[in-house]
Amino acid sequence: MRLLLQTGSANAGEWRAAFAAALPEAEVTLWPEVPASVDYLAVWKPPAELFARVPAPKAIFNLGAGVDSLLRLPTLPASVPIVRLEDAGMAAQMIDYVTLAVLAAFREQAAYAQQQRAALWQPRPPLPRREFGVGVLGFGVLGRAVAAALLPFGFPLAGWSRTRRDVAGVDAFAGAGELPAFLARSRVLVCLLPSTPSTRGLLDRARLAALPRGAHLVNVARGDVVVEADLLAALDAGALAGATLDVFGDEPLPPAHPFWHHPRVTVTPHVSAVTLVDESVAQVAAGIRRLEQRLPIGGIVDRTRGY
Ligand code: NDP
Ligand code: OXD
Repeated sequence: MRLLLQTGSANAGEWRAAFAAALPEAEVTLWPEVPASVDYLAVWKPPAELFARVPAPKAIFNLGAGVDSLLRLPTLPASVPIVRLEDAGMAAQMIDYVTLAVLAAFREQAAYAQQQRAALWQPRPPLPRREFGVGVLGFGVLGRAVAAALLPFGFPLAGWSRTRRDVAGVDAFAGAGELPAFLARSRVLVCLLPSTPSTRGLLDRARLAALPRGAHLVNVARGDVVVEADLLAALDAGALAGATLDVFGDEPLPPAHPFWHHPRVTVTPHVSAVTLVDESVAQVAAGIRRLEQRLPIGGIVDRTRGY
């Protein structure tokens, strides 16, 4: 069996060694070398040229959770199944990142940092926990893991998804009709939506204005779900207290972008949950073995939905 690997990263050799160890029955080739025939592809943001040279593998494994960049490729073969990573060590990282951001907002860390810079000893009245709603927009593998991890803190939790997802202790909202009510109770809005034709630009001026005054946005999904100019306007007007942003419409975030130096914005370089080699290779190898045995696997992408 032949596996073609394209990672676009400096540690491609590490990936290749991990695949060779996890799938000793496979012949693993590293792009841009292409063997005479390819059974499986494992790729991350591949160049369009790759599919011109490998038109019909049995399946394409995406070395990440989000498939937006893959689905945008005009050369992507139409009928080949696409399999994305599910968790693969990313949920634990998302939990760390989002918990830190939620607690920083709840404990008003930015305001205290500003007071420290001014040598100002000024206790602020604590925010009532029961009024500090946390809404997880995109209640899938990662969104549900984050909500479950936040349960012990006692914030009123809600999740929003396309189809209703019931999780004990979390209020479930679904579909466009329930979005305004979900937003209205989200003092912190955590975005974990995939970037699809239905979600791009979703968080625009009107949706941001539906959040409670003083709300905080945490975007750990994709930059294009948020209309950045509308977010900046809401921050500048004081309608939003802050934003913790790990993802952007344009990455790397250009040096002149106003987010870099905005006093209410925290920027990180798309690191909230990185793809881990061993966990990802183990998941892909298990998937390939199941496909070879004609068994069903998780993580198959629905191209019409875009995730
Ligand atoms: P999932 O596919 O498991 O979850 C997606 C969730 O979004 C589901 O609950 C889905 O609803 C919901 N959803 C999708 N479209 C809509 C819509 N139009 N309206 C309402 N809800 C919608 O994905 P993951 O949890 O694994 O990952 C989420 C995203 O996080 C990825 O697509 C990726 O872009 C991003 N990500 C970012 C990383 C980073 O480092 N910054 C790392 C990993 C992922 P339903 O449940 O009904 O299907
Ligand atoms: C992903 C990512 O989608 O790293 O996995 O952004």
